[in-house]
Amino acid sequence: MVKVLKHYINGNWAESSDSEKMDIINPATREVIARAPKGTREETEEAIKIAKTTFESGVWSCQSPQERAAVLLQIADKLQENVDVLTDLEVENNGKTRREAQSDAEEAAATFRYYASLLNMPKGQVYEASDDMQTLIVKEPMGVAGLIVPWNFPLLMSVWKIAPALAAGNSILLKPAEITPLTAVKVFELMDQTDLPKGAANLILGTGSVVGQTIAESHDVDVVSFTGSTEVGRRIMQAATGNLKKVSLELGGKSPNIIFDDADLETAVDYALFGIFMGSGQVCSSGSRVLVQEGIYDTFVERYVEKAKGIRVGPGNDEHSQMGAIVSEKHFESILDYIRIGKEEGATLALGGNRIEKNGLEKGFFIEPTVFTHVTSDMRIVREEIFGPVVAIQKFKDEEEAIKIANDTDFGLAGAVFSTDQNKAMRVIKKVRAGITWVNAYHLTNVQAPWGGYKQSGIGRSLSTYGLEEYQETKQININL
Ligand code: TAP
Repeated sequence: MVKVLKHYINGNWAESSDSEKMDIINPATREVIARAPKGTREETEEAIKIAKTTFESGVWSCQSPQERAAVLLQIADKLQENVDVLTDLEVENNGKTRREAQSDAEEAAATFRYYASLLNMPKGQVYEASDDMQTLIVKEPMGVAGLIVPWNFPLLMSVWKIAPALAAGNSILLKPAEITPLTAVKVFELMDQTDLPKGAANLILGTGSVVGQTIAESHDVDVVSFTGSTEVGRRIMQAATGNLKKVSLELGGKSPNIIFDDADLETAVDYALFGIFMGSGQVCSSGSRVLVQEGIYDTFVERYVEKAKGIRVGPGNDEHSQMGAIVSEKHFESILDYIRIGKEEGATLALGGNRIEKNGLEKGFFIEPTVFTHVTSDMRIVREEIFGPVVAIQKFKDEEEAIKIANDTDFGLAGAVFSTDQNKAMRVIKKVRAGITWVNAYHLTNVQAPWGGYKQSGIGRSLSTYGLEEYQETKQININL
């Protein structure tokens, strides 16, 4: 029996007034695993109204930080107890491997714990303006937070927004990606079992063009936090001008991974593989451009291709799979299109390039790990975000050229440098115009560090104390003693 999903408004599970339902698909098998409502503009406005009334009532916004922290810890415990359930749902709906999904589920619980811990820390500032005047600088919740998330990390992206937005005392309305709602629904089922007041957290399922757009346009939403494509981010910024709501955007990337001649070859190869093939390349921070110094270019490519050939692609629920499915047929076709474009542009296809049509994988959306070499900066496969298991390996001469190529992009999300010369590595990484960077590593990060991009990769930061501030107002209180 296929589960029929519902909205969650004011503490109740609600049917949609629109009878049209959307099939939710397992991308590894194309089986229908659930049916989801397509939320209407009216339902979204109703959920925003509930969130606003709840905020103004103070049942959540005026609770003490310790009380809010206690509820966040209850949610963390519920997530932790349900790591296996959340892992299964994410594998089934998104197509990622169990190992990846489990790590997301554990990080989700850790994110709630982290924001609970911040609430128990002293905060604010005092400025002694004069002998008889003191200025207090305090943080306050903003009001209603509209949270719009993509399909590549359906659970984690939801939690990266829900946890700090609630910690700050806001009421929230979450819109998951229309094709991957299952783990978001589960998170709301679990929050429903805690002491979170009714109406503080609301969920509307449906499309970006209706539900997302309504959130972005609403004059009753005070902050919109969006993760997704740069194109939609731009649209959200425009829609947000109506009431000049605060906008926080986590967008796309085309991140450079710079490998110098003096790098430890095996470390660089392993991280460069992990950098692009984790999550089948459907990761905003993927190292999709690998820049290799000319002295080791051929050796690096040979070793990289040899190891990439060994990556086992398969359904996420098979413990031997190292790379899972592509999330949807539409996205699968878009990646195959880019592979065709790369060949037409004259890049050398050193590995892969095809959909996988054997061992039962033909039922789902699976693409071979794909490696293009001898690419140039003007090619579309080098400039545009493919968001799939496709890497472009480019050659550079020296430090200066590496930095120039690395920064020759509209994006600025992530980047890495591999070298055994620590001075050079630090010199170069500081010149990479990106918000998330590594030296001799890739993709490793933690909830305490701010996450976000330069240039067209976004505005604002998730996680860390900076992530909390995205959902806070700052007030000065001047006291005449
Ligand atoms: P988008 O198409 O941008 O969708 C993201 C979310 O926005 C979805 O929930 C989508 O709804 C919604 N949306 C679509 N049109 C909207 C509109 N007019 N107004 C408001 N919301 C709207 O991205 P995607 O395909 O889901 O995800 C892939 C992209 O996200 C990539 O470019 C990737 O780099 C980026 N991404 C970035 C990060 C960070 S941290 N920078 C993290 C993950 C992903 P529907 O589901 O109905 O389309």
